[in-house]
Amino acid sequence: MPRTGRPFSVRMANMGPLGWVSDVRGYRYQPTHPFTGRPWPPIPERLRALWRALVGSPEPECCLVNLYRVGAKMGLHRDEDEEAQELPVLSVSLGDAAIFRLGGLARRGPTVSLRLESGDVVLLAGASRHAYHGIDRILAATSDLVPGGGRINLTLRRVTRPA
Ligand code: MD6
Ligand code: FE
Repeated sequence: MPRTGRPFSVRMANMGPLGWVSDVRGYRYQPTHPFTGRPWPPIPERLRALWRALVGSPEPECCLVNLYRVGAKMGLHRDEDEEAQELPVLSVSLGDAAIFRLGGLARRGPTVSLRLESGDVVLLAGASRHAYHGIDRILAATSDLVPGGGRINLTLRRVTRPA
């Protein structure tokens, strides 16, 4: 995590030409894995097809892979590290169910809680693209999809503005 350098409770990896990474210096997108220096693997065609169907062009550049073991959570945040902030963000939930909290454009303000099940897709587009959201908790043993238990969230984003 920025400043403290403490680990997130969520474990992260990426696919695609740009990966979202975080360290003491802050958040950024970069083409290679911070430890191995190797490029991220490509975004699988099935995910690209889902993006084409729901968002269209341009293509996604980042698929962030978040692994939540039971007990992991993600604080309320907005997705704002992208240059192409007007394009939607699409996510796919897999494995254990999670309690997703969705608010508005201000950090303090009313929120709603949604239970995301394995296979659910969330599209933050239009005004909701800039809404605060987070994961309050993982509901243990609600799916046996992820080996060892837990939840995987795949988040597809366009990072750069298309030429
Ligand atoms: C999660 N999702 O579901 C966290 N961001 O684990 C996100 O932070 C998110 O689901 C932007 C758009 C959709 C999302
Ligand atoms: Fe997010």
